[in-house]
Amino acid sequence: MSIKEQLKLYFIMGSNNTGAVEPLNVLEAALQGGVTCFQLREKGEGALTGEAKREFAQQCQQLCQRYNVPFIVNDDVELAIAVDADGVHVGQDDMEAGRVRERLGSNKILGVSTHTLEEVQQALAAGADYVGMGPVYATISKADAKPVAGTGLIRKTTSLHPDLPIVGIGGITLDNFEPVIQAGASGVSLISAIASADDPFATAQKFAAAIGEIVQREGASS
Ligand code: TZP
Ligand code: MG
Repeated sequence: MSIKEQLKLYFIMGSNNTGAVEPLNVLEAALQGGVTCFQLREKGEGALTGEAKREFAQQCQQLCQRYNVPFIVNDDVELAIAVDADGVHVGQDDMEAGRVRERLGSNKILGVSTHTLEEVQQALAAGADYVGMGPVYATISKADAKPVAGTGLIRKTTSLHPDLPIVGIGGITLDNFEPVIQAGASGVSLISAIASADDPFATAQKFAAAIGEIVQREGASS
């Protein structure tokens, strides 16, 4: 599967994103529903650290492997290397992307959060496989999120770098994801829409089906 295909429905979760529900059950339901990529993002209040984080990471990784879905670690290169994750995602305030690429080698997936064309250029130069862009909409899942960005940068970047895989992030739901794909993103990444859903399996399934339809439609018209 190409990176663009893997980004279609990119689920992000930490152990503290699922309320009273067991996070591994949510992850498995999401994988069964058709999630195409998973990122462990262990941040904020109650986030696991040290050995507990590593154990949780390995449990998530095993599930991802069972469903043949890439397992990406957010902002923790050493953990990613220790568990042999499929890749790392970093933001602009994390380890510099070029250094991450050096640490990971060329065979792992590197994703970088970007908010300007300049950051996109830098990510490309550093060897990023894909860029994340957002927050497209208002989000409750990231305390230090930047101002809402809409889909403008996704559209601009797509026209300048048509082959660069882009994933939109921030406040994305079943009701508002279409413009993200229409702007040129290969897929959507989301936390709460699935992690807080009453039925994560059904929600992931609906996303997968709806995104598949649009990608096909957009692809046919471009
Ligand atoms: N980066 C920008 S917005 C965001 C991150 C990690 C949070 C996305 O979570 P949600 O619940 O899908 O808005
Ligand atoms: Mg970060």
